[in-house]
Amino acid sequence: MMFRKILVANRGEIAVRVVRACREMGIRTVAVYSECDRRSLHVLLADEAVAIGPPPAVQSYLDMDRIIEAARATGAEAVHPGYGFLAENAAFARACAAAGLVFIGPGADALELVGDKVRARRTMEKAGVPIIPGMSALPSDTKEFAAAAAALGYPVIVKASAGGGGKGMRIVNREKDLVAAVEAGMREAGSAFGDSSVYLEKYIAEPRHVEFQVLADTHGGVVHLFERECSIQRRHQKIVEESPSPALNPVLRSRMGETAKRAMLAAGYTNAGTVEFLLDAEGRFYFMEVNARLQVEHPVTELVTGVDLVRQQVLVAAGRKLAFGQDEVHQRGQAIECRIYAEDPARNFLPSAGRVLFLKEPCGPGVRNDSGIYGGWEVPVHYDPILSKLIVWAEDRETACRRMAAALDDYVVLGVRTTVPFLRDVVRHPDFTAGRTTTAFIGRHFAEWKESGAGEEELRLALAAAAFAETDRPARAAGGAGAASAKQADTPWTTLGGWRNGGPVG
Ligand code: MV4
Repeated sequence: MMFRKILVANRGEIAVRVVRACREMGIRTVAVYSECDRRSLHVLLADEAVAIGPPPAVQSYLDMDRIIEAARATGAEAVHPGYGFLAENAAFARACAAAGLVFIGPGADALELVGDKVRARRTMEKAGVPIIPGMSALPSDTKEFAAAAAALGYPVIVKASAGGGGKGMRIVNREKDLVAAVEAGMREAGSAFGDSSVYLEKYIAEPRHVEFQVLADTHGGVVHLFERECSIQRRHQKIVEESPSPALNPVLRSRMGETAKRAMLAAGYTNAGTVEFLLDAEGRFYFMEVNARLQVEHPVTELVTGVDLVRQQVLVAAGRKLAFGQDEVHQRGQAIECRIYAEDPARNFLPSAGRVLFLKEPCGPGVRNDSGIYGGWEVPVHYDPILSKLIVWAEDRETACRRMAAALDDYVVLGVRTTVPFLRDVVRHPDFTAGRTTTAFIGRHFAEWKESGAGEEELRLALAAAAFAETDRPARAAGGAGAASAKQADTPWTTLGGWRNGGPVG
């Protein structure tokens, strides 16, 4: 059995990534789009596209009924959720199954289990997976927090049970701050997740975030595809990821990889998933959580192992056995990913929406650009502002760092501010090039950031003016065909339409 048609329940670069994998596999694709995404790249590249509502995600990309109806109407047999939106939503996985659709991801029960952090900790503890010292059940009384904290020893950390991503988290250094931190964490968790339960863990100082990619089929087969180092984060948002991690050695790597597989088997997990660990300065590692989705940073694993993770997700969802064992997966060379966001790093990473006036994306040996944008496209304000991911591969880490720096220098986006100039400085920092990457890196070296380089602003203005004249030209050449064509610069995408659907889009 193989699917003939898959609906991609996402937008941006990840929807483009899934469409490309499907095209290679000979599977037709259905894009869904909100009103502001009608001309977005994922829509132009898919074989078919279905409008699912207004720009706010709750009325479109989070509307389960609209998405399932789009799959039914187009005859799609499976749904790929990408990341974010409905990707880790057990109710959506159940609704897909009830509608006769295959959800390309783990089963609803496993999604539910790993989405409950306290339940996941208990499951892991029972399976012999090392967890961070802390509570294994939600307290029934707030008095239990003080007793647990005293037993763990300060500092402790308050975490949301429904959470992830740092929401509801509070570090507590002494007993007198505990009650206020628990209450603040509960309020934040309640408004972020609709569930205010919090629990305590021992606080690990300056850890590294090292995660393992796992693939599990529905026949009991499980392999890990080694680690990703994701410690370079800002406000719990990952910025740069790489594989292998500079912090692991072969023995530690193999112990962590086997532990990751044990964790997934204990959770009854199938399809692609990630086990996150905290690694302390002494080389002790602790289970943190399972990310039940294809992750933003999956390309570094693909470049180092040669495995196409989206293809594997589709094969596993179609019921296939994994075609390779652990002994057949190897790490080769070094891969680094930088996330390109439409944010202004000089203005505290303020989102920067607007039209992409000019775009030159880097390419060359060992350079991969997973992009959801094109010149002339308008960046909407309604979604996560990720534009693209720049990923490089090289035979060793030093070469990979240089290749990334050069590729970032080659990345030109005019019209919206991006994180590119900030990333150029990050990947050249001596602590980065030496592999001294911990979760404290950004706060320590880049808490304040100003654009370096003299005359950058003048150059930018000159290029912007040239680019504006360039993108405006086809619209005028077309005879000033009215407000609509003047507003949206013509590109081959809008004049020729998508690859296979024949006519102009819209
Ligand atoms: C921790 C920790 C230290 N000790 N837990 C941040 C996001 C969430 N997934 C868990 N996080 C942390 N949990 C204990 N017991 C430090 C962090 C943390 C962190 C983790 C990974 C990457 C960046 C981070 C930045 C600050 C804090």
